[in-house]
Amino acid sequence: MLISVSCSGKTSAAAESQSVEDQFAERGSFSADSAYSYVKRQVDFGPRVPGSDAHKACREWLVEQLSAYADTVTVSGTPVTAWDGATIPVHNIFARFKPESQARILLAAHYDTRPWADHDPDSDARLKPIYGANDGASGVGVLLEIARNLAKENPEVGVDILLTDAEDYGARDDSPRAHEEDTWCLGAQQFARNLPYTAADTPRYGILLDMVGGRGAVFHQEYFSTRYAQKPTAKVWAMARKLGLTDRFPAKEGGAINDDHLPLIRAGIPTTDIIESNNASTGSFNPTWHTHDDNMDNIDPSSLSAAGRVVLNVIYSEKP
Ligand code: AHN
Ligand code: ZN
Repeated sequence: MLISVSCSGKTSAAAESQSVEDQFAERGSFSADSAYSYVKRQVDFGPRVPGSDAHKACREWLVEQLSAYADTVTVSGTPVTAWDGATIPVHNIFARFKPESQARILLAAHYDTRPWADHDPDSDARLKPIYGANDGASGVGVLLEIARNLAKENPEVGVDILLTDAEDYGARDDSPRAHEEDTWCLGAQQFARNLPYTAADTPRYGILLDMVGGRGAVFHQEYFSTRYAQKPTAKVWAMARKLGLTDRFPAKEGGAINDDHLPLIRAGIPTTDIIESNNASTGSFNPTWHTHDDNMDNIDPSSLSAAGRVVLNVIYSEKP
């Protein structure tokens, strides 16, 4: 008996069932180059530390970009006292697609950058602000490219994009308050205390993107996401599998990260964090994390595109 073997080495029956699986029709046209240019444009403003001129200029540019794509864009927040006693302004940016829809999804990323490079090998440079190409601009760049797609091809559900402020103002490593969790994610905490939703239109779930642009980034399942945001975590990693991106999204547990998803989870929006937390050389974040090497040299368009295609297709697969 002749068993036909396809070039993949599978029998025809196996090849057929494989091809059925391969028939998933990807939607949208997420451009890696466009996402990369959105990242670079933010970095070109300089470090985006809350209260700085560069932060303000970048914020105005982000509002302008989102206004071209979304139905509504608002900026909100009130000043907070940070861990070091500084009063810092908070400006969360909130863009909405189909604001009338009750079935909604929330996407988030932080756009501020860390005022210090407390992980830099050069101790003399640790008090200078970082460029935050990966830590800040990467997630926002992916969300802008998603916004551009959503304007062209509307999703069936409503989508809100939250660009959080003051995520990265957390207590410095050399301070007595290092490891105090609530010194981080100040903008997300404020958003979570003042949710702009009713019981009827609260997002079903959220997806946070943080540090999605590192070279060869791999996204393990962040610990709190697997515990408290099972639905979006399952959806994201299943979509990655459908898109043939299991190398980028292994179904393996990653680090437990204090990030903007935690205030959202506590406020009732189960939010998964797509973040590089198991880098092959550090075992945790990307080697450039909180150093002056977090610049465009480390930004990998294929990492941006892996994260962006997955999130965009999760959105398009969501039914009202
Ligand atoms: C930890 O330091 C474990 N989390 C801080 C979250 C963060 C900082 N994300 C980006 N920068
Ligand atoms: Zn950071």
